[in-house]
Amino acid sequence: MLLLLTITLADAKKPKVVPLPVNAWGHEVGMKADCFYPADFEKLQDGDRKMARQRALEEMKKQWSGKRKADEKVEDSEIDDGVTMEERVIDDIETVLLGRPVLIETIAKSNLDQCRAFMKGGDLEAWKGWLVPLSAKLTAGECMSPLIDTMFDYLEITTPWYRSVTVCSGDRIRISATVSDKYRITDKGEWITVAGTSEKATGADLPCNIEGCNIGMLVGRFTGDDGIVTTFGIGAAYEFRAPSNGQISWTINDTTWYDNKYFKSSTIEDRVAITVEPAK
Ligand SMILES: [Ca+2]
Repeated sequence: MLLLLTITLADAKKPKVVPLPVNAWGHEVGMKADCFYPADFEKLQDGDRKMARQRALEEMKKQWSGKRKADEKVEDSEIDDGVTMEERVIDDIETVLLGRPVLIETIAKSNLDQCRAFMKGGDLEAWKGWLVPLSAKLTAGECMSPLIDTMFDYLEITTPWYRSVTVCSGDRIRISATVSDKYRITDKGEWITVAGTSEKATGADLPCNIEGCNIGMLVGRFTGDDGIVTTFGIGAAYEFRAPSNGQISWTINDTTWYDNKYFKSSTIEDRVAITVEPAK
């Protein structure tokens, strides 16, 4: 009988498990004010994910700027939640994150850890110590823009090297182009595709003159942040691994741009579509 009673008491004492807030303000036991709990970004579809990032940034900014009250439910509450960061620091972070919204996901999670620690009695200086050097840390060394999303582009045939797709060291990238769209690179020249003509490119003025690059072909260039530049033929498709952080550009392998024309039937003009995506 006594044993049974003990078990019943123990059960009654067990704290109720309250699920943590998601994409919302809230607090756990022992916290003096609310923190912003970011969304489960990984579980969201693209559009919702972007909105959740935007929201997380807005809410973090609100708290850092000292605009959160200790109890938001009490109207006209004058007591702030004790958080205030330097305006300059907030501006810097915002600039970095707006340019690299993917990072908001990890920053929002780390910020929650900082907030929790503070709301449980920690020192604001510790939180500041994390936030103040953050923008510098995020922009130095680390590569901020890995190729995650698929990018589409229509090939411009009247422009030398263009576009500047940022990729990170080690990213495996696949660039592909439609092969049914035709253009020519001289007046009255033959209609060709991204595979180019059958003529091997040898001239020094050509964007790409290495083995595998033909005249008129769709070609690519990788410019590493270390200054090393490599060119390569793309044609219908090309896959490579970025040797460093850097940018990818493309063009067609030609030296005169003004005389290049897309094929046009009675109504429709051809246009080569390029896809840049993470390689499988
Ligand atoms: Ca030309």
